[in-house]
Amino acid sequence: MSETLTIALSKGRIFKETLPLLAHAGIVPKDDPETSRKLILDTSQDDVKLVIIRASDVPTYVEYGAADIGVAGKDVLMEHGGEGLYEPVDLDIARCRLMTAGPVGMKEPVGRLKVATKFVNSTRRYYAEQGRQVEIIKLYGSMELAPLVGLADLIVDLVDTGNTLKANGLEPLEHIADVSSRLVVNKAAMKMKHARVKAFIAQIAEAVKQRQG
Ligand code: PRT
Ligand code: MG
Repeated sequence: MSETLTIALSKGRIFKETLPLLAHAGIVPKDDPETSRKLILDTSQDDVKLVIIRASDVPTYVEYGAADIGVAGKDVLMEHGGEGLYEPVDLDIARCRLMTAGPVGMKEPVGRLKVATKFVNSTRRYYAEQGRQVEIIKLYGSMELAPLVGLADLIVDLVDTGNTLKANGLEPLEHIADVSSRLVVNKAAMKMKHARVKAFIAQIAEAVKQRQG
């Protein structure tokens, strides 16, 4: 009897960068999520399915066992809290940094800082650790706009090249965390499908090592 392995992925950069790692484990999707509307993809292995979901939903699917395994950014895992998940492999893909950023040359405003972000939990934790009082304004995207229109003094966002900040007259300020994507595994699946899941983790870990040279 072969048990199905369900792997949760988001499309875009995570899907693209996970593909070669999956290929190393002999798993090739039969559809391209960028062009197909299918949310469940068959693969070259009959008993391996990919589910294509929003990046921030991956920890939830894996926590509840709707997927056995997933790939999620550390930023997403830090927001989720990581309960009910193992995080066995740093895939070293989709790397970036979680940072504070503000208008170029900005002077610290007097009074309580207003910080706009979609990373509410990570932001709260970061400032609390430093004993700094801030007002956090939850946004769902386009954080760069907030300081330009006076909604907030600063933002907390992911930075890769810094081009997005620069294009909006902002500069990176404080480094909060290095981010890369992680393999996450449902705790029950790790027990119930132990041999299968262990073998998959080992193949992915080997692919990561090879890529790193
Ligand atoms: O887009 P959607 O709302 O569906 O979800 P998402 O934004 O969570 O997904 P996606 O696919 O955009 O990102 C998935 C994961 O990729 C994130 O959770 C991160 O772990 C990782 N990642 C790596 C990034 C970046 N690099 C990145 N640069 N995610 C987003 N960005 C954005 C950033 O938010 C900013 O808008 O790119 C812009 C900055 O890039 P630079 O190069 O201009 O600095
Ligand atoms: Mg995005």
